Amino acid sequence: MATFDIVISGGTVATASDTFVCDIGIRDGVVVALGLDLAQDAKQVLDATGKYVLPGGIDSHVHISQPSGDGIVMADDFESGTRSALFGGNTTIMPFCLQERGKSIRQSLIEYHALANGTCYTDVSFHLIICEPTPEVLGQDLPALFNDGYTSFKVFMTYENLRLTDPELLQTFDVARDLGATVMVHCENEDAIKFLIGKHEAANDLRPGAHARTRPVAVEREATHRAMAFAEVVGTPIVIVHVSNGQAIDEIAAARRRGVAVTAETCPQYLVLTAEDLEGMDWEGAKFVCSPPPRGTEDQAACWRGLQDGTFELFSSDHCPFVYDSVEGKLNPKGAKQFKHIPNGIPGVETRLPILFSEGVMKGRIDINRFVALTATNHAKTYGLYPRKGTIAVGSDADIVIWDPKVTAPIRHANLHDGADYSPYEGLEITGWPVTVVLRGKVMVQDRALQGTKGDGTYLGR
Ligand code: DUC
Ligand code: ZN
Ligand code: ZN
Repeated sequence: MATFDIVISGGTVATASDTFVCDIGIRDGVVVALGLDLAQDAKQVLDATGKYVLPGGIDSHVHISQPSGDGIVMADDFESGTRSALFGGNTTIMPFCLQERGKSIRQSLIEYHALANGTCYTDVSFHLIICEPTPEVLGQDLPALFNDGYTSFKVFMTYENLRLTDPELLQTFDVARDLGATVMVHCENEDAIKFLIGKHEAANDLRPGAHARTRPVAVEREATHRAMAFAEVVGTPIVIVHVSNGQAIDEIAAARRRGVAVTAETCPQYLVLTAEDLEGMDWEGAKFVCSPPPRGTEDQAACWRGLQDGTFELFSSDHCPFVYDSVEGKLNPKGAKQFKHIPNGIPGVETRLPILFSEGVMKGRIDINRFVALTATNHAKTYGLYPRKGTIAVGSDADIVIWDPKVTAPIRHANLHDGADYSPYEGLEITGWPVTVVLRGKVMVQDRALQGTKGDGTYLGR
């Protein structure tokens, strides 16, 4: 009888700390051996000679099937979102269950689980979004939910229907500290944005490009500073998500020097898109509307430095897809006339890893170990999935991706698997694509062809 269900042989294995050539023996969905010449003892051999063998990507910032209001519908459900994630080299994604007004978070969770159940191609684990931190939510719901494994939640300082006031932020941070929960903070100053939107409306500047001009760097820098000051006052660690620019990075570095426990995240849109992209002809700029908006080339460079010097531990997609040419998407009746009604968010769960691999590893900006840390290991550590997820080690889930660093092909939405009708990265030349993806010992994608079935992904309690 064979010792291993699968052996991945001859590849260059990289973790967040080491790079080595070896075989990986997998049994019952788990890595059981790292060694040499294991292949003769396997039921199935995946030859990875000349290729990288990496832990499956973990995208800890993904919006899927999130209620968006006003007739707007997200382009991805769990089936299309996780299929797209899988083809992009991910084996776990972490979407958000939104607290809906007038509904208990428990009820929202039951409904969100029902959407995910039996439809996923990757493993999933949910964060919560808290937008109404009432005494009951803070005193009873969050502690009970924490005990049930919902240990992280996102709060917003912008969006009229989501934002928390300063007292609410402080109270929510306080509860997170007592529980040991992880709070992710979206940092933009809503009042300043509203003020600038009013100015642009008065000047009849309503095109998509105005989205970036009404959310300038100062708006994000101030909110980043304030969130970290509150974390310092309360004495709780926080995660600053989707950091877009050098001034916010400087704030994070200064807070760290004061001893504030801050984890920081950036995303592909801040490396390869700019505010110029929002100025496209015929309302095409709507395809790039997300918050914070992409900035300029100097801020791109600052984000690269942050990835290199350790300011950023997390590189996520903030995948938040809407169909462009749809009344339920970017070109909804109001959004087609005025930037402030264009739904915020862009697709990117499938292109996150290829962009960082190609622009980062292949262009010599970061090494392969940093790539693994930024895209898998640090996500597992930050959100309580490590060492089951996020590394290749004996005893860890066999979530493994084989990368071919020799394949060069541009991003074409026609070749992606999400539910949107475009990619903001269309035409970007990529060297290095994931070719084979193994989820808990099951070959889900082999040589870029789907082998797995929906429902192979499972929910991960934490
Ligand atoms: N901004 C968010 O805060 N979330 C989803 C997408 C976006 O653009
Ligand atoms: Zn956000
Ligand atoms: Zn987000």
